[in-house]
Amino acid sequence: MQEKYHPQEIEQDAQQYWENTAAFNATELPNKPKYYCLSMFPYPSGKLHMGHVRNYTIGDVLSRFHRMRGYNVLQPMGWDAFGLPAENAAMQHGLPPAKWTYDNIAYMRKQLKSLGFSIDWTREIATCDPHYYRWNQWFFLRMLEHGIAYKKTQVVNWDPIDQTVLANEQVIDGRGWRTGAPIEKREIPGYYLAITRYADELLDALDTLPGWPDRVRTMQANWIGKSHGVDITFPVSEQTEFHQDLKVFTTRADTLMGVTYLAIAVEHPLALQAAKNNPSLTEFLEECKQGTTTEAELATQAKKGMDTGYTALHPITGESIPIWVANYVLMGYGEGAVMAVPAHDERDFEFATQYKLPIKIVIRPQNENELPPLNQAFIDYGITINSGEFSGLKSQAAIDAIAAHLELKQLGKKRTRYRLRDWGISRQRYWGCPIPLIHCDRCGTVPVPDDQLPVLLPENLVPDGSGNPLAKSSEFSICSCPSCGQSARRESDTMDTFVDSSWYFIRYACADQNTCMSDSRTSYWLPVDQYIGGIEHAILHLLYARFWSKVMRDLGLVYFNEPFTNLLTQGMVLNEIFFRKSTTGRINYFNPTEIDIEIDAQGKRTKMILRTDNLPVESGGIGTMSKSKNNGVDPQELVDSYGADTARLFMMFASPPTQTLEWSETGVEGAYRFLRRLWRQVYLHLQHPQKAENLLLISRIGHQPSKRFEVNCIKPLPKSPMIWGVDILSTPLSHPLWN
Ligand code: OVK
Repeated sequence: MQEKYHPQEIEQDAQQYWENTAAFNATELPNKPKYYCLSMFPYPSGKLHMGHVRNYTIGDVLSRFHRMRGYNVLQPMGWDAFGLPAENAAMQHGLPPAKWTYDNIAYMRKQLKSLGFSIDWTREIATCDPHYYRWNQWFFLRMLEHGIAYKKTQVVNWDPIDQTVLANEQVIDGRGWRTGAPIEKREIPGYYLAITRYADELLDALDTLPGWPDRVRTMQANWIGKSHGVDITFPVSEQTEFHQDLKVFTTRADTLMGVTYLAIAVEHPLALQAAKNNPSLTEFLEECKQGTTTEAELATQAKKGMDTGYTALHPITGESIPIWVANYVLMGYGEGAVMAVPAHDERDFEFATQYKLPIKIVIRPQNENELPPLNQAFIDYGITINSGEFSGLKSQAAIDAIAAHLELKQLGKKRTRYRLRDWGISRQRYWGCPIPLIHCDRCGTVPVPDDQLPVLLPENLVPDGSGNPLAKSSEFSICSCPSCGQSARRESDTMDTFVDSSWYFIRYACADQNTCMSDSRTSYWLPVDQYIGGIEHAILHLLYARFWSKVMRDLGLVYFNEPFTNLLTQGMVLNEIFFRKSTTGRINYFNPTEIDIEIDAQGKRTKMILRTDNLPVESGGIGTMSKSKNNGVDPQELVDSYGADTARLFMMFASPPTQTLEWSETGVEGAYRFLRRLWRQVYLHLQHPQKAENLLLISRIGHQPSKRFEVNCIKPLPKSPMIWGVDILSTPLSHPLWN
């Protein structure tokens, strides 16, 4: 053992040794308890971010800890390789996205290896590899056969610049998350997966996941949004030229007697009918098309509406109720119509106040001495008033009574509804998994036969921003119909990349399996014992992965109910933000590494200057490391200057894994000094074993100082080639571990 701590040499040596001895390659060992530790696989975006390093360090610490405790550990890694960023980079550089992706993978793989993670690289997956996406296609066809995948036309968010459909979450303030373009609503055909069929199970099974953060379970439950209510029919008045009754769903049938108008979505057929003879309504509907389809934004955006001139009849009183078009009603949710009760719903209150519509109070607080407020909606349950024969009832009793009354008149029925919608997976993009269908003029839409899978995605196309290059490629598009043999056209839509990430953790168990999607090894490794990743995936990815797993289970391909037994969502990595405002008001951000800070004897900052021009800068406080604020620290520089162990140690010690971690250069230096001292202690010990002292290192994993923590920096000790570290919490060096 050398006397001085030279991390680069040591780490390279250790990493080479691990590679030569296949130290982290996992095999199925039936007599050992298994531990499948998985970190969310990265997008091959170019290079690792500090957030990745944190995520993967946490996973690695848990993997090593369990390995040392005798578990048979699997820690795999792969690449979430399809998606828009590759297409955008391709456009920018005039190169095919495949090249950009494979180059990035090669670079990031090297970076991950240099960080010394105990990964089984033999199971590496890239979702853009036909060996992987072939099984997306195969399973899509199985879902089609079982009616879980189906085609429908729906209003979607259309980004006119990217020429693509966006998920609701990709629409921010009515604009595309990437292009910033105002989003239009469009009707377009696409393929959907019937996740709603699994709504109840996805909701109920959250109770079987005590190893998940409550916050994530709540977010999923809210997303599924199960609610009990009543479907109510409002017969449309006879003089109205719309011959269908209006249906609404409400969880508050107790407020039915307070309805003062009906609000319908901009795309509602009744709105379109009414607009035929009403130019200002036509204009209004056009204007609203620019809007968003996200619920959150609908709730906050300025309310706009217009009277259609049509009316409907109140199902109990028979009174005539005006029908308004309102931009806060979504066509995709419920029936695209709501009964508006301004006195007891905040949005309706705001709308009614704005358009001077009547407000009728029909619920009073339970406590008789309390009065309902007049300047805002009273949204709590209470006692019905001004409600004719239904007055004086508690809300729940009123709901039951009103529902029963409506049911008798065949104008209502109790119903359970979900907020969850089916998952639209079609994307009008090139860099994704082709949907394995063929369109034939004679036979219609025909599935690609299994023995013709995979439908290969050409890797040589260069997108130019004008639509999907697949649709324009005759080599890809033109094919023969598997059914009649005539010339036909391949589907050019590709799958949402969330499809790829919905089952990659299953494929790791049998990554080399080329004859089927999953084999018996999945029964050994799955479910994942510990999943680690960002909170940004709390809803969609985790819900889709749970759904996909359940469909695989129901089709007999896997045997577990839930894919991730324990979930840890790591905190963000933060750093200080420095900037200057120019005279024109433009803000320039500077990287913290370019700033010199002077501190006085009391620890107060006296000066903050940009090193290159010696002029002062301002601090914008602490924020998430991001490109836009230029406050990121490149992990590669850190590894190059201090070694991977310093980076890892700092990451683990600076903050508990689930909380935010504030970057600190002095913290990094402290970690480095610690490792240097540790190295020296071991060196001295080996020189003078009789002076053995216990070395103590207390980890802060999850705030549990009792958990032991390994530092993978020490040269292999004699006779323990697999133990590349010091498990040091009260483990004396005389412990058999060291022999
Ligand atoms: N491939 C998906 C993904 O999130 C995961 C799938 C399972 C859906 C953590 C940054 C960053 C900040 C500014 C600019 C650029 C990057 C994430 C994930 C894991 C993989 C941190 C990543 N900040 N990036 N892929 N990160 N923090 O590559 O939470 O984005 O758990 O790394 O992240 S990913």
